[in-house]
Amino acid sequence: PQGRLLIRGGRVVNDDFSQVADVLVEDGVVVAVGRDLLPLGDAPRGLRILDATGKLVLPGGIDTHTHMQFPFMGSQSVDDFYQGTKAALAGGTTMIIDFAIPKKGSSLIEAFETWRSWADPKVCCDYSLHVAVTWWSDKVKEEMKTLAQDKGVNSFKMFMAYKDLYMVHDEQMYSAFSQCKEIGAVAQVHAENGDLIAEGAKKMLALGITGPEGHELCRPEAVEAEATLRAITIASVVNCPLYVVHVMSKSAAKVVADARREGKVVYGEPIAAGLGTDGTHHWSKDWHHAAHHVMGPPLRPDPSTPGFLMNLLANGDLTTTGSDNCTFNTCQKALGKDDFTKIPNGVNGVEDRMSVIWEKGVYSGKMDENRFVAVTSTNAAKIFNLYPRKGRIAIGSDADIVIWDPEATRRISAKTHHQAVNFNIFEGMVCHGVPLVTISRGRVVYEAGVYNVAAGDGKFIPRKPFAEYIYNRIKQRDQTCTPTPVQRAPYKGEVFKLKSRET
Ligand code: DUC
Ligand code: ZN
Ligand code: ZN
Ligand code: ZN
Repeated sequence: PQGRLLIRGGRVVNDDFSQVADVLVEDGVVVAVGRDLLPLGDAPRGLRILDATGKLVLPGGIDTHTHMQFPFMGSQSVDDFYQGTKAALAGGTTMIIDFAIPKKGSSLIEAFETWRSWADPKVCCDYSLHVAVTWWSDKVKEEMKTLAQDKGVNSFKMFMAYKDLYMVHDEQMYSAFSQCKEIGAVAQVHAENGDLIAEGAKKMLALGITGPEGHELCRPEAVEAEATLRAITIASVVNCPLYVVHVMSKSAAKVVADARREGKVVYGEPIAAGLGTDGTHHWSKDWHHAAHHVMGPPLRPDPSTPGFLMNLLANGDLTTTGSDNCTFNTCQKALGKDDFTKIPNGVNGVEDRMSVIWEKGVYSGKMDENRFVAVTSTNAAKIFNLYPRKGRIAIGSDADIVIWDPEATRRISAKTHHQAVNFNIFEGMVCHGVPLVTISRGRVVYEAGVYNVAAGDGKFIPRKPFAEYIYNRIKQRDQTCTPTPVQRAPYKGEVFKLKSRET
């Protein structure tokens, strides 16, 4: 038994409304939300009381996109499932969704089990896994079904970039999206045109551009926008919902927004890096500083990008937020000292995402506290079928809760962050919005800078396919969209006989 916890007097914020209320937690679950749940006075034995007067009580953040200890580009990201999830808790995030990524030709299920064997003994917060589809065969198709039905995976990511390593082509996306629809899973894409990137990179190197700026110069925004539209087109032909991970540019965000206006079921996920900083850093005279900002798709050099992405996140055009946390130390980034194509791609964000969004979104006046909860937690829980177990403070929900001080500030720095990586892309940024206490399934795991959590305290959270929810609607749409075969009138002089068709 994990004991009882009473969070008293705070403003409980869900995505749809806020109320001043107490929250009573028992055995890891919320059992009551209401005014004056217990009379003031001595706490009954075994009940811990946290005073949240004047503070916000939020559903813990869900980071939809991380790569902990990811073996990638000749390195392995330094924030592993222990340090990465610990840092998440310090930032008010109580769940991450990471990616199991098989090599081309290898088993999806084996990749999934490998990632679980890395994560299970180390995680400090709850987690789930998306699985990548990096190649196509009957076996892949079958494994997707098994993962959805037996392993708790309801989202599959296709890379349209990283040629030779992970990239899939349109016909493979068509097949994978079709299977997603069949098994009730969400299709996700890393949307960048991998062929254009490869050609662009060759061109830059031939011109003698070998520094981090080359990374961005060979991938103009159109490379992301084209792939985004292509993925949306394929998904709409298949009639399958689509989730675009790390929307990094204004052009790609507009493509997503336009598609939504046309009624397509597509979700866009900006990430903390793209909302909090930009690609002007690629031009820093300090090579390491520049290289630490290299990720794929790149941070954009247009400095109006973060504000634009935040506007769309606030108004509903973009839906969720992740971090794409995939951190490499300076010595690892240095692998690309003479050739930007060898700089391991990835930035931090798992710890700072919540504060960066509070500062740039809420404190700046673009969104309210309810929208903040929607984009940092609830929408992710809904899309990935974790709701209302996660993403809400209500009776029966997991007690993943953050006591949040909206007015306090903190200064982000690699010197004080809890991540393993030795650099922080938000260095020096002052954010309003500070997590004071983080509660994971009813346990106070982080409070006033002090941890009370151990490796393995987090749990794998399986996610069911979307049998009833959105998919019935989609199947209905299929029926109304599929054309009934019509026999056209024969051309004049046509010699062969058309087979008559029954209707
Ligand atoms: N982009 C990154 O920056 N890192 C990991 C994988 C990716 O797509
Ligand atoms: Zn990606
Ligand atoms: Zn800089
Ligand atoms: Zn990623």
